[in-house]
Amino acid sequence: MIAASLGLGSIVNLGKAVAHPGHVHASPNLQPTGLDELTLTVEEAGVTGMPESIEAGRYLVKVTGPAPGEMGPSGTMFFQLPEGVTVEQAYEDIQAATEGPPMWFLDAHFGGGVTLDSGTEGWAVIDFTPGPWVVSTPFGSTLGVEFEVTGEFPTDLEDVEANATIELMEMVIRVADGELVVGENIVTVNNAGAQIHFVDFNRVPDGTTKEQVQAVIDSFMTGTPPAADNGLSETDFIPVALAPDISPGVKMTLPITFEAGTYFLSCWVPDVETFAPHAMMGMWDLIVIE
Ligand SMILES: [Cu+2]
Repeated sequence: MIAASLGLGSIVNLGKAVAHPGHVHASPNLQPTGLDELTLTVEEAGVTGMPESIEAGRYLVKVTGPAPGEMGPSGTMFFQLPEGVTVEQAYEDIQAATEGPPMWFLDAHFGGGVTLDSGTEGWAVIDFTPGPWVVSTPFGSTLGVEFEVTGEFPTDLEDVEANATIELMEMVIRVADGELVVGENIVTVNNAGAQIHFVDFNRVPDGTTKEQVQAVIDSFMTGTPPAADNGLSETDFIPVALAPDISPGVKMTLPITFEAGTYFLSCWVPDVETFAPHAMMGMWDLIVIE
């Protein structure tokens, strides 16, 4: 529940630990080669294996950890806290937050992460720019581990090969390049906007209409469940993948496997002015993958 209200997480937690379909991760041989690598482990107390210092650059981040539990997916997220906020304070604030993210949330810098949506292994390609960074589990649910990124971010990096690029901006999620296909995908998510965004991929029943989705979103705003004849409710949203928060100008690449079907893509980061979750301001779309 906290994840959704923080805008750090996903609708997953509104729908609460919905049963998972047989979802298979992209095979390891799709992993890009030629990048520096980080290998991290998620444990109950937090993330282990992070070096104290790394060179600025583009990394293949491999993560092993527990399968998702009642509070949603496990995995890692990478961020930079605003000046003056310590990891201890950040952790305390997140634990205490019930009505929305801590005040500093919108001033933090988010670099993405690896979400373990169903299995126990995952990867993503993440860019690390110079400065002090923190790695924690999704939604900042464990005490962050600090690390330093040194040197200059390289200017000659090649794009990671992806079959689809999803572009995020206010208040739009769109496939800007390539297409999402049945089976294994390598997806680049690019924040071309001015605010922090993420993408939550949920499967919805075939034939779901935008009107039905809007009725469910409206019900979050009003607190009144959608009419019984809506034919779509919160529990029909099955979590498939989550591309964690990225700040403006940041992109990340991750593997996602889709079965043929209809998918709801959404962002629930609170707006800088209204504090309404972006999805409630229209930042969502329905995509049929066939
Ligand atoms: Cu957003």
